[in-house]
Amino acid sequence: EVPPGYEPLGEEKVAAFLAAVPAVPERLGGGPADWSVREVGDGNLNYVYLVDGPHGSVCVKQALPYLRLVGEGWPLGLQRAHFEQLATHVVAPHVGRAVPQILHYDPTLFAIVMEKLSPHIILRRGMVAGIRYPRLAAQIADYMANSLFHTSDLALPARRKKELMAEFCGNWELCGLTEEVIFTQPYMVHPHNRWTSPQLDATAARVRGDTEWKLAAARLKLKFLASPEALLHGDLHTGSVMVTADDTRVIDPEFAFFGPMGFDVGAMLGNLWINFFAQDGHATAESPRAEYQDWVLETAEAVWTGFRERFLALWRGGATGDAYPAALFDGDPDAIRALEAERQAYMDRLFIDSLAFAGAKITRRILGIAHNIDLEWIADPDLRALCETRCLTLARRLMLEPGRFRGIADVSAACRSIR
Ligand code: ADP
Ligand code: SR1
Ligand code: MG
Ligand code: MG
Ligand code: MG
Repeated sequence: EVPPGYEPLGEEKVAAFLAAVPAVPERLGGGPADWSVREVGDGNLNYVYLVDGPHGSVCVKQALPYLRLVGEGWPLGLQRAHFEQLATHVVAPHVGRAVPQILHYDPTLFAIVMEKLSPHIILRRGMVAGIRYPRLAAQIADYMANSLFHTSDLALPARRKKELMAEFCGNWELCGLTEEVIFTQPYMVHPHNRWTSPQLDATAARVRGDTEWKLAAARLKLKFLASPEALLHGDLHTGSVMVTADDTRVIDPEFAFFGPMGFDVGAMLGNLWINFFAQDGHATAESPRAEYQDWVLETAEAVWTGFRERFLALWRGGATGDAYPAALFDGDPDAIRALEAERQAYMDRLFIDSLAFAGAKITRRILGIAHNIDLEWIADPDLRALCETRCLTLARRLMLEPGRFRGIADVSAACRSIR
């Protein structure tokens, strides 16, 4: 049952819809007849339209009452559009231009009108093509540190944090999707699952019989369910980042909710490591990828080290939240030193969480319902299966023994040795 007044826009109704949206006709220039509309959605959930007029452009994203990837056979609530625009409004003051500007939200059509990012492309596509992004690591680290720190108990008064948590609890349906497709289904026989078959048939069966691996997945699922540390993006993979040579923008926060910070950090790192292993499936004589693989690992290292430094700097400079009350530490040199050690230990724990979540994010992309073009676009199934097997070898280590990695360089070393 869809609410009264709701209808899917389709390319043909987008211009008429935009004609009545405040300020958008002026932004586009001309009139509806002059606006070109193109549906470009390549994600698993929604419909996305890019609209160009004589003066400017906008992007319209609409939720339909089902999962795009499967179709009407998998109904899905429309509220995800509300949570996407709400999350964007909550983090925008802290991350500035890193998120697209929201121009309008229509709560009847569950449609967001936002800035069209151009000439940006999806990071994952750029990385499959072997393109380097020198500013990516610093800009993603900055986005993650600001969005996570400023929505945590380190920065928010307890009352405000609880008000926000109460609102985002409403996003239970998308949380439930993550709980199923990331932490549960890849480890069991389930009709949604797929993998490179027959090459990985035995591997998938081994994972289903691997009690330690399943326990690690369940442990992470509990952490995801029961650790409202900060407002997460909730789907922060390389398909949720749009880039140019020097600009990095984060889109698609419809899975936003209060959860463990390592879930966002691990999503980014895990997807970078998938890309590292996938490069062997894209290398040709004209486009060798060994140096690019070095860049991918260096980028993953810089994402973590940049995130850690930035998060610590925010904490040292402005812990306005109710956790760690300044009154308990100010003016006492011993207490100040102890607090700094506490901050370092906090980041060490977050590093371990991030690695374990990265492992879960890698595993689901190989054995679960939703796959990545990094691996899917490797045409030779034997070569793809080889890359995927290497990904799974890393993923298992990350999930079962994240504490054995003493630092991010250890993960790079593991990637190189697995390959
Ligand atoms: P989904 O929720 O279905 O995954 P996304 O928000 O990821 O949808 O958007 C799908 C695609 O639409 C993106 O991969 C990108 O190509 C395009 N897109 C989304 N938002 C914008 C934007 N603001 N500007 C330009 N293109 C966009
Ligand atoms: C049915 S699973 C769809 C997946 O696509 C989204 O982008 C999320 O990653 C989700 O898990
Ligand atoms: Mg998406
Ligand atoms: Mg999405
Ligand atoms: Mg992922």
